Amino acid sequence: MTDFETVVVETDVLILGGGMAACGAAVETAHWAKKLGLKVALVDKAAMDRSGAVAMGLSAINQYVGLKDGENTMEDYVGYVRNDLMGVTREDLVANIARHVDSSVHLFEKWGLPIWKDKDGGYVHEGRWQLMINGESYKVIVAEAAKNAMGIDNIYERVFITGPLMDGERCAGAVGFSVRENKFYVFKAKATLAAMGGAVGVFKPRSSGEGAGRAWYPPFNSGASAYFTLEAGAEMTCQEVRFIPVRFKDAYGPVGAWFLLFKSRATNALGEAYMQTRASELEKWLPYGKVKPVPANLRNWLMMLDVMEGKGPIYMRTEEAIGKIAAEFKDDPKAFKKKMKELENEAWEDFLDMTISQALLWAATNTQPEERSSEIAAAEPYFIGSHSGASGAWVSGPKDIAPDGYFWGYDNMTTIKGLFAAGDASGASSHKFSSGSHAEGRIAGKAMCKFASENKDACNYDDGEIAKIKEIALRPMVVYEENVGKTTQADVNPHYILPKMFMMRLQKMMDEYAGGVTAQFTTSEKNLEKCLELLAMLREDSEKLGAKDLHDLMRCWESYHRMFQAEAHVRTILFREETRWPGYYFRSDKPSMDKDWECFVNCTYTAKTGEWELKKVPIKHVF
Ligand code: SFD
Ligand code: AMP
Repeated sequence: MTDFETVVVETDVLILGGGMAACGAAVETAHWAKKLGLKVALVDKAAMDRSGAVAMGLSAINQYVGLKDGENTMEDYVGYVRNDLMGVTREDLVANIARHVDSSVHLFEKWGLPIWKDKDGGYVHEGRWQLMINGESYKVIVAEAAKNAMGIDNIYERVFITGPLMDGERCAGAVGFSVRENKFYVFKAKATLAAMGGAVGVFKPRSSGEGAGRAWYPPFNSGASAYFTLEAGAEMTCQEVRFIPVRFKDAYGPVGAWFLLFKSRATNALGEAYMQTRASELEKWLPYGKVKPVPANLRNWLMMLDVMEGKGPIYMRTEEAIGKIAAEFKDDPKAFKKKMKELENEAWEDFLDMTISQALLWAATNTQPEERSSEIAAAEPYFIGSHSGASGAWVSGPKDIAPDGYFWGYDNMTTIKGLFAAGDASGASSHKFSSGSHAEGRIAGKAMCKFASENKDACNYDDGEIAKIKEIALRPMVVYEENVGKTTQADVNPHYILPKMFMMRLQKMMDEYAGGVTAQFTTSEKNLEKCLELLAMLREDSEKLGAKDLHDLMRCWESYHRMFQAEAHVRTILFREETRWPGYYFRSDKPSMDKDWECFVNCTYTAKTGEWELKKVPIKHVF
């Protein structure tokens, strides 16, 4: 590809991604880099103002601890996360984020994010840990602060990162290409942060036809963090912990405000509330079946049992919840009318702030939430370590809290020297959400500056190796160009596979064998082994991916990344011989929880040999 210019960028600290964690890293790094005389660069495949999971905005900040006001303690938060993940969590990482998250929230407010206030000027809580916001412009506000701190010349937007640049066992930067012009980028750095979000599109979505791009998780995040850290040789954790959000059906509107703020019930089509009628099922999953709140996967599971018994569809009883709140004002017609209007506004804003398509679906189906219930359903699986999932890289904890063996020099550094991870990219520290991801980015940013200033020795770069990497990165364009004339129809060609076809093939095998929607989130050893066999063939065919333009080239790499997330997931579910998170996935051949498996499962991939290594890692408690 002689017409692709190679652009080399030399920096000390490199931030990959432009989402919540990357924006947090940007503000913190800019501060320390100035003091230490370091250069910083940030790379986002999209435009930071509207990139990542917060692109559309959000209606709540889901992690606020209220430490200073004495509302909660760090330990309270760790307990909440540990219970929600059925015991499997890195308490040191969760605590580290919990003690820094409030200051990220205060910064957001200072930068202009409207947080709801009560009559005494306090924050309006959605639930114990969640704050209500007018968040349509949340990402724009957070990105503006990051851009101002970094300086626009140090930001590379619309550059897609394909993979790491290594100096032996050390991460020495990253490579990628512009999605707008024929440029191949080589970023050379001492410290690199993987903050490119989680993964969507690994499993077949419920949506089909023209709606196929619609999913809960943003279509822009396609497993780049997982691939990057795996390919670099970093130890990964919790790769089996996918997230299945229950959402308003078909447009994936959020349920948090309904359950927590409006105190709504969800019932089956017969009007039975599965959280009550199925309560005895929780006894099978002790001790976590009895904690409050009931873990997210178990809430899902009780609902799924109703669906499997043919008691669906499942409904969010919006009209009942609104009616109950307004009933307090029933003796004063004017106040009642005002309250109803207020609740109606809040219901619509919840969707308009973060999932506009759900508001459109309500409008299109003549749904008025104060009059009629809406259907909810379990979505297809996603990989999002920052929400109620946990998959990501195994990173160093903070020196002052981390138990023996959980700290190796720099906060949030992976097991690979010079490679850091935060947000969806770091594992076993669930429930950090937007605010905690920002805080974790700040923690990582500070540690990267420390690393870069203490490891000044130059990395070695082999130009021949870089030329080879460039050739591989751009190969799909060559494959397409050389073969497109061999058939009359460009999308069917024996010499190449288009990225969309490749993605659908991946999604189908994951859906059917690894416990997607079609398989009712159920899988087993034999199904997983079959899936691995098919994944190996898909991997062989990935050399034949074809791209007609830069956009397609990005699509090729997105699905190549997804394929690695898929394999890490399948191998880890297979290794863990139990069902720990029913409602996320169910192993029909190992249908119960086993105390011997109350541990992490970590995996490592060796790029040179293509080998995977899996192991049990004990959970060490801090509290
Ligand atoms: O309630 C490359 N989340 C919510 N958090 C909240 O605090 N409140 C809510 O209301 C939330 N809701 C919610 C949430 C997520 C989603 C998907 C929905 C609704 C629909 C969670 C947060 O959004 C999430 O925790 C954080 O955003 C995680 O931060 P981070 O930085 O790990 O990921 P990101 O923000 O998505 O950013 C990823 C960036 O990477 C870029 N990128 N760049 C270069 N090369 C590549 N190859 C790249 N691949 C990706 C992206 O462009 C982006 O900049 S609620 O409904 O659950
Ligand atoms: P969601 O919209 O489902 O992402 O939820 C937003 C926040 O509310 C997250 O912190 C969830 O864990 C929490 N949440 C949602 N539903 C419930 C529920 N029924 N009980 C307790 N917490 C919930």
